Amino acid sequence: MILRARQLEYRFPQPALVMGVLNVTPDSFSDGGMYADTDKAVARGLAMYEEGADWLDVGGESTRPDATPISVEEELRRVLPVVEQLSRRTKAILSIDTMKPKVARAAIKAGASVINDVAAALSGRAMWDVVAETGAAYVIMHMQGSPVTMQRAPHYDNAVNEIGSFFEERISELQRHGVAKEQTILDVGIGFGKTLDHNLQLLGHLGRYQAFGRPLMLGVSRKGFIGKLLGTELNDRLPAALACTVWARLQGVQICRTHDVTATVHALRMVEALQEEAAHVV
Ligand code: 8Y4
Repeated sequence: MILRARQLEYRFPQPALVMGVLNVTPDSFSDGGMYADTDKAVARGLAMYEEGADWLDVGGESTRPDATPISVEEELRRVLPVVEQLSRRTKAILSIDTMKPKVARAAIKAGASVINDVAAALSGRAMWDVVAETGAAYVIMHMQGSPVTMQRAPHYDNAVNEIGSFFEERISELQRHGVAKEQTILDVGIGFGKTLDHNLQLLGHLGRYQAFGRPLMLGVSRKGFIGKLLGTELNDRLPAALACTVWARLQGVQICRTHDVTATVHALRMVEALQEEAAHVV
């Protein structure tokens, strides 16, 4: 299996790639100038890279239902200098977490090679044009509804099947728009228009999506479904997130999105060593 992302080419299977989450949002203590925020984000990106992140996901706009939307200009001000610096100072794969085609295009010019579009279900021609024209890789992440409406009574007759159909349709639609299947990555979008049960069903049957022959990405880090199951607050969700990560790796997931890079790298390298051992006859 090959993943093409602009000039880059990745062959799978290989040890799972760890993607560090890098949010670039204004510091409430700053004076409105962006330098402090940029420097802080770059420092955080460099730190995650040192911890072993293969990949950094740079995002300037929150997807929380209560977040205030920001303009293209504001999003560009936040993310571009960060992408630029990290592309000069690391060898990390850089993705741009955005729903805006203009932001995606500019970030790719600045050094990103992947578009992480959490609105893949809503995006249209403009975003696909960017993917086709730049040769960037594209994360097809499933979301039911929009960031604002997604958690208002999500419903599926069969979440696992419906998201499988969504992947199939999106891959075909992208191909018709000149995007190669080898540019695509699939992500069920944990927490994006899903109840606890839906999230558990999707995690339980992740292995099913291996049939697409595309790299699978997963983000469980600190998410609400862990708190719903266990009653844990944001900062006490790491053990459960690592359990999901190990499980997902055994189900064939190749790219893990996390806030906790060191712990995730360790969990993955351990389970991969054991998987390798289990493949040997004794
Ligand atoms: C605390 C901190 C609690 C963050 C929840 C969160 C995914 C994603 C997000 C994902 C892909 C998040 C941008 C949600 N999740 N992109 N983005 N896959 N591809 N929530 O699962 O981190 S943002």
